Amino acid sequence: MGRMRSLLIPGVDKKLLVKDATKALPELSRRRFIASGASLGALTLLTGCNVSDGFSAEEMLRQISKFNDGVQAWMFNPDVLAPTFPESAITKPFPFNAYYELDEAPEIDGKTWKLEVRGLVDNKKPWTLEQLYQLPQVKQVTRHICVEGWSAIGSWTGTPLRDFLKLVGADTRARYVWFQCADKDGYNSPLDMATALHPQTQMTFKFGDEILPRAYGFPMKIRVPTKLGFKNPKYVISMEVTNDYKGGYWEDQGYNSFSGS
Ligand SMILES: Nc1nc2c(c(=O)[nH]1)N[C@H]1C(S)=C(S)[C@@H](COP(=O)(O)O)O[C@H]1N2
Ligand SMILES: [Mo]
Repeated sequence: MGRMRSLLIPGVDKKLLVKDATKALPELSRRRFIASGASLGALTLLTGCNVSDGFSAEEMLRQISKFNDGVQAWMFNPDVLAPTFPESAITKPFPFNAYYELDEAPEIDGKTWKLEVRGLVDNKKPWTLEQLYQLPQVKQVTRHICVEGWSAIGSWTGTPLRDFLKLVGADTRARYVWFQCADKDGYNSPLDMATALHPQTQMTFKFGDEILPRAYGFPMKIRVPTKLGFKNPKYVISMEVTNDYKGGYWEDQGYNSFSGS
């Protein structure tokens, strides 16, 4: 997000669009949408309008006016699933994004890397990649939405985070799981416990059918299809179960920490 692509839709003011869309939402959804931080990302996922390839603001508003509270409740409800797609819908090539260029992305040695587990957990033993690869994995094809104004469908395979939290004896009454990454200037992000326990929130080891490439976060990223892209940390080196709000790279710069997509 460092290289701000400022205009999402040529000639359209993002704030005004979100405002118009908010007005068009039915009552219950409107309240939830505002409470969640009223993001364009949420509207993008809701309408299926892909902000990266020429959609019109009118089209987005037209889609919203067709909604009722029932069909969109999933967006704000931690029990409801984000939409999944067929493999044929996968965006190729899938975009790389970080606050730096790809050649500056962390280069992690999978043989020496260990995932540190900290905080309110029974078992704080670090995990090697080999050990993590032994855990049961599932594949899901979902849409990733970046607040910078693009979205893309990708295929991610890994272990549901909730299964891992159970395995290490995490106190799931705690408020957050906080992730730290290997980026040279640091990157971190807190995830609320309800989202950490969401069935689609995943410790991801593969993109498509390949070992997660460096661009997308080798050796492990946290894939959260119900949140915006910046709440999907790549190059993860530690997770901490905590009641303290420790902030995050983009959260500290004013992005809403809830940031539902
Ligand atoms: N460690 C780390 N994780 C990160 C970022 C980053 O700069 N560093 N950028 C975030 C943002 S803003 C986006 S949109 C996605 C991009 O993921 P991708 O490169 O797989 O498309 O990663 C997120 N996770
Ligand atoms: Mo992003």
